[in-house]
Amino acid sequence: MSVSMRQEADTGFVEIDNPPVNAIGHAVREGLLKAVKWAEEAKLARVIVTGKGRAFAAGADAREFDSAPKEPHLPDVLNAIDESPVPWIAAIDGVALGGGAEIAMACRMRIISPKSQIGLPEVTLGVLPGAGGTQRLPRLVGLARALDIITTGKPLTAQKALEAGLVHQVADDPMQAALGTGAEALQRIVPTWTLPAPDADEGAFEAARKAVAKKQANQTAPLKVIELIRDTLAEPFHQALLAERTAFLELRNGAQSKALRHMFFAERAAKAPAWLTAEPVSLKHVAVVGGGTMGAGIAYALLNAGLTVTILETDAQGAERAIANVEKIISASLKRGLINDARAADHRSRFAASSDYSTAADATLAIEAAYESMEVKVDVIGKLEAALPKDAILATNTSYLDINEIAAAASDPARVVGLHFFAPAHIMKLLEIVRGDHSSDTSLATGFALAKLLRKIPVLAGVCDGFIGNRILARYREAADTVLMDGATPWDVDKAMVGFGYAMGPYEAQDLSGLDIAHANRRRQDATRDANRRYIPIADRMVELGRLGKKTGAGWYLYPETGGKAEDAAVAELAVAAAKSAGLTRTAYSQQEIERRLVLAMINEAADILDEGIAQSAADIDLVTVSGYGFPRWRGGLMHYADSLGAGNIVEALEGLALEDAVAWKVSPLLKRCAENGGLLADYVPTR
Ligand code: T1G
Repeated sequence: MSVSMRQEADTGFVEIDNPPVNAIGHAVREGLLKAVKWAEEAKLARVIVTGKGRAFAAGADAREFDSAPKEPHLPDVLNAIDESPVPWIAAIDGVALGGGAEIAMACRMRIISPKSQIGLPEVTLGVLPGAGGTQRLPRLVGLARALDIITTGKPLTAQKALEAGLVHQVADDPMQAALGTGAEALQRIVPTWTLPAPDADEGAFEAARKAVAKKQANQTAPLKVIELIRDTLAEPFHQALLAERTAFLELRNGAQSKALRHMFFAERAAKAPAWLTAEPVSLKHVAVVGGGTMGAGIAYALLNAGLTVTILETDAQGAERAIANVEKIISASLKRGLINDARAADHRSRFAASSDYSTAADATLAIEAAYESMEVKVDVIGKLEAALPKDAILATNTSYLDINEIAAAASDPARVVGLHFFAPAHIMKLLEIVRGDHSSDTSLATGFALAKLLRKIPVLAGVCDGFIGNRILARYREAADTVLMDGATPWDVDKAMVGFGYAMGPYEAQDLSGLDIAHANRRRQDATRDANRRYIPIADRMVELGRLGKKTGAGWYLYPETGGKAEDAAVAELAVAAAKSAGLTRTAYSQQEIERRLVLAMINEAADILDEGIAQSAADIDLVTVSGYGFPRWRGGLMHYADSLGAGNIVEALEGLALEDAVAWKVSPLLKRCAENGGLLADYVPTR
């Protein structure tokens, strides 16, 4: 079934039925076109169109974007609705997105339920509304608002849609409200396509361009939207539709849309692997050890998911600090309107903090987010094991420490698993589920069940130094420090990576997280570091000088009291002095060369991570790099981007760099195999 039709007296009822979210695939387009003809032949007075289930329609079926478009094309179907002598009413009770919103705009009238949302998120898939949205929306809501809605892709709430003039009515029961709308009232509303287009307004176009440049730099679709609307505003409707179609198809076939669609589907495929059939433990009461920034963030994420949470601390003061930290997040969420007072009260009613572990005696999961020291974590595991039920899962949020060593502190290491959250834990979507040598399937299944409950993106990771994300980050930073030593400045590097698409470069990012964290990790690795591997001491020197980043007012940049950040010649001098004492001759690096080296370093490290089975798939690495480390989403993640470069080209470039440093640039065997057999990283399934 895709579209059903039935008639009662002079009213036709058309229902889109394509679970789970009524994506508008070929069958739905055919069904809608058939319904238009049916209603006209039956000389109906009106048609009420609805979506079955939780959506009105979620938009065109993005899975069809990789194949040749099949008639009837959605713009033609919607023109048939818009131009039909039988007026249609869209009764929206759920989401009406993309093509779903375009169906609604082609209807004579739109009635929406209070909780529904309506919008044109096409740019999030790297395309633009391709079924009349760029022409009908400006006619309904005006130019400036239409530009904002389409370029941002953000859906409108029912109330906002009413205020904008996108819908005619908000009703608890849109169907009843539609039935109450007589034919004569409908006839008074003119077909959308006949509405006059708004006047051109250069100010609106300029404002839209500025907003896109600020928030969506490097992305082609939003700019194309502005250009298309500007170029077609004065054109006759149907002629403008032709230009819209051309622009849509051009974007749909482009690299950015392919990358964004890859991310969209990869996020939805991030679930427990098929072999993991074990049942998770029931999740009601969760203990969080440590009420610092991470612990409080994790606790809030758990509260937000409706769980009962006890933060366990070392003493009463710690417990009070934990409460204050969680309260800070609750107030921030209240201030931002993310929760209301009732919700905040409900969160508080399910939250406690204590230094007495027996207060979590019925917790089925504990997540330790204690100080990043093996001694502390081993002690915590012991206390948890003593206090919680025997089958409670004991999870560690450690970023770098060896999960197996932590698990060894438990009498039953099968209960121990890594749940690596990313700060701020109640906002960042990524959750690395780290599988220790003894982690039971139940503990892994519990990790995936928790991710689903918290609406996070779970990625299974094997045990190695830094798991997936931090291991790639460490290599990224090493490559950055190397070009810093050999001739660049931190700001050269940061500019290069912002140009590549990161929101900020590696040095500014370090200033935010603090240079002491990576410093502690380097010291931890001193004993096992490869003596033949080049070591860059500049970051150590920074820490010795107390330049720990923003928190100390100075790191790679200066952070004046007045705010902002400033380049600091003293830091550039440090790099020059370090090179001099190492007897190196520094060279100048172009932005392009800096970007090339840093991205190749990450690709090479990630290929080894995949080859070693630390990651289960290239798509998982894409999810980690985009959702946890700021890799530009519109490039599809690190591995998708690598495949777009081609393994052969990557191997050739790495071999060139290996002539400079055979250790740091040792070419990943997986990349070599892909280069030899023409395979894609995306298709590689680890054998380990
Ligand atoms: N195409 C294909 N599959 C889709 C889909 C779509 N547009 N939207 C969702 N799905 C699948 C999804 O992959 C998942 O599959 C299942 O539905 C549930 O989705 C012509 C060209 C609607 C807010 O960008 O934002 O219209 O994993 O897990 O959290 O101008 O899905 O079960 O196999 O996300 O409740 C524009 C995309 C398309 C909206 C529901 N539309 N979808 O969220 O469920 S382009 C969009 C969403 C377009 C026109 C243009 C969300 C949702 P599986 P889910 P959810």
